[in-house]
Amino acid sequence: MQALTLKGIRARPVVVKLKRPITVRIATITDWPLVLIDLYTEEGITGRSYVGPYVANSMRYLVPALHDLGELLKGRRIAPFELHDAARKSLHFVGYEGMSMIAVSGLDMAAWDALAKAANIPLCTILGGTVGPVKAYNSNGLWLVEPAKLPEEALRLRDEGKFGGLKIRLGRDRPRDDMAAIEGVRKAVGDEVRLMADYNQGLTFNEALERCPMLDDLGLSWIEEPVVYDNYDGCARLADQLKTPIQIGENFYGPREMHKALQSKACDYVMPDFMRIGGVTGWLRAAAIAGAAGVPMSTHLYPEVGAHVMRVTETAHWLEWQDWTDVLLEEPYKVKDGMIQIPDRPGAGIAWDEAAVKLYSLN
Ligand code: SMN
Ligand code: MG
Repeated sequence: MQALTLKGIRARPVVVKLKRPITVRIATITDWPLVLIDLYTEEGITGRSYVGPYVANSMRYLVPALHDLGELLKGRRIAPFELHDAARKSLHFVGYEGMSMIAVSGLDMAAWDALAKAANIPLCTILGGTVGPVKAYNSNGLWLVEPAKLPEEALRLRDEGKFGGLKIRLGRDRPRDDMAAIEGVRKAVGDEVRLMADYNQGLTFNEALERCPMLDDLGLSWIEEPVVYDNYDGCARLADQLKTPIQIGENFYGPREMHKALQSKACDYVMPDFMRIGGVTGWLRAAAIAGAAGVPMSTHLYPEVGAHVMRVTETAHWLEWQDWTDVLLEEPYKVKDGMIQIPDRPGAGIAWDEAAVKLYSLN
């Protein structure tokens, strides 16, 4: 396999319109910001990835941070573990979390993509796995809207890919409206479809103590982020009291944070996000920890790279499917019979639709 040398990084900010606005307890998001990353090599192969930092203005700091990493690592071999650690060490004094980790994660995913492309094989194959389907739930809707609107939406979401799981968002002012939302969706889709529920950190600990037990007999597959993300003690108390598994992880900054959460018994399940856990390298390290602990591991966003790593994740659980990036991709991933399909092409299978990139560009 040809060795690759890093030549530079191009990071481009775009903002896409969401079909269904994200409405959660802590925010409403109608436009989804994304930084599209191209990692150039001297040998002509380009690695691609993206990160979605939620807040459009944050891209004003993230884009230069990525360009700086490109400058720093110019001339180095594309060896993702080594690039990852060099990039992180360069930011020791700034701190590991937040924008630092998001930039390193974006670089990391692009480096893995380039490496797999140099070998002319899919990312899951260079990781030691095979191309195949991955079980996914549909996370594209069921936001905090009027409960009466949800049953019909749930049926549409299920039928988009014959999904075996859907995620509903919780945290309405009145707990009984959340209950009505869950019951309406359950009635519409029946017992066959798994239902995950996400509070998006929206409750105080006392509210969570009162509200989570009300949901404990509704057959939910998990209760996600009931309280602010770093309240591991609070989560541990809830996990201890509830039959329904507690799910957290989209805000773990790096594998060690996940390790801390598991040591605190803060959750039953974990679901790291690729731009916070440290890209593919961070995921692999976290997956080893979850595997040793026997904790089921799901993905958060980034379904393309997520599909590949789930093929080599010991305790792989559910892939979160959302299609918000589809408009920017030449060939978006497809879901069939509730399973995301990994395309048999080199790398993570991401190529930009340049006309769409131009349309949504912030520059
Ligand atoms: C979520 C993801 C992205 C934006 C808002 C909310 C949510 C999830 O926490 O887990 O899908
Ligand atoms: Mg969530």
